[in-house]
Amino acid sequence: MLIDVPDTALTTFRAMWAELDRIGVHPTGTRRYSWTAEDAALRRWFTAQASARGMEVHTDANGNIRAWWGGRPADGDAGVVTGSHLDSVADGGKWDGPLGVLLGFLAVDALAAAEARGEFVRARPVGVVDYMDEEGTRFGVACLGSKLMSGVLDPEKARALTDADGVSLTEAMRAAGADPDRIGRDDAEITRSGAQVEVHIEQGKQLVGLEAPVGVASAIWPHGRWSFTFDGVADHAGTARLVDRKDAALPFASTVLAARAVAEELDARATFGRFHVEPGGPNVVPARVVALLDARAATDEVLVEMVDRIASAAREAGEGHGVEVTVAKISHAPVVEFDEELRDLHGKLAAEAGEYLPEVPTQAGHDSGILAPVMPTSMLFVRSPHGISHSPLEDAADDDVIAGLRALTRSLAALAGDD
Ligand code: HGY
Ligand code: MN
Ligand code: MN
Repeated sequence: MLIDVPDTALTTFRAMWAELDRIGVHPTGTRRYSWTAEDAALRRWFTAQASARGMEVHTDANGNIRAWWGGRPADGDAGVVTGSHLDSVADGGKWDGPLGVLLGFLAVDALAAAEARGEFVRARPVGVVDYMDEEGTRFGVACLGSKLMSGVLDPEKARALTDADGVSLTEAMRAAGADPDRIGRDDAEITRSGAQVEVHIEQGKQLVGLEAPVGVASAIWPHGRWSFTFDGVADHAGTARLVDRKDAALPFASTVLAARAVAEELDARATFGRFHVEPGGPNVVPARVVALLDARAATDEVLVEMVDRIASAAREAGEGHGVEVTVAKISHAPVVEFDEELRDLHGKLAAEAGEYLPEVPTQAGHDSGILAPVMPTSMLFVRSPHGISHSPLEDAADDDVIAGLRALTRSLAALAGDD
């Protein structure tokens, strides 16, 4: 039987949204970073939502927080998980992450209502998850919680990561009352999660073009972050002759343009979205530029070629200006193909409901992509009318949100139900 969502879903969604809006929302965008006061407020909000539904809350060793409907599975048992993340990029939108968490709770409401009507029998617990630091805004590495949980990030390296103020992950976790010594691969939590269906706002306009309110993710492009450091010499902005300068900003500027040209040629993506100049005086020739490259491509081969070419361009420009260039990999996520059985399930259930549910790839990274090698995961995308993301302009229409909730609810019913 097809389980529909309660008529009150949109009202509940708006009420939950209004509460979330009180946390970390500024006139210039949303600022929710890991292990901060906002993060603690988000965890309290999450816990209150879970308690209102009689769900058991548990925070794992890596700071990922889950609310279990039907009780947290015992060690060795498996449930089904949905959810996403509540952190944001710097001055981001409100939808990237929170949509998946909210719809997770609303899907539990729909399943509980169906259970009360005798239309659904739960065979295993359903977990709603909020992953720790998906965006990597504070410590530079995206998907920190899922990378630690799946073992692709070395705990020692993670503990040593620092934010812009020099605060390490270790210090930040301790200050928030968490224990950094326990972070790392968590096989018990992987088993307990069972399988994961994450709903996310689409970050692009594929679904607009396809005239579909909801889509299924097929694959994620390989992507990663690299640091580029340009070391020159500080000097007087007035008295130093141009010919004598070792200005670190000059090869950096050339590298930004080179990255754009190479990305265009390879039909890939390259972005220097964060950089700083030292010492940063308006009348001082830049001594150092530290910049982060976010690079993404359809295949790993193209990604490697692109980063190599950008690094070569940086070194060549550095030589031309007497500036030393150092390039280091910060993180890398290989190509992800989401679980075929889950994708087929979403397609079958949509066909039964008479709905169009196209499959689309994405260039955006997600915790579900990081976890795909260690457990079955899939993603449902909700149409984004302008396609803009990582910006306060992120948006979704009410009808599309409800269509996403319907697709999630029927998938969870199939995965957690007694059939
Ligand atoms: O950066 C990303 O791709 C994602 O939105 N975290
Ligand atoms: Mn994002
Ligand atoms: Mn996201």
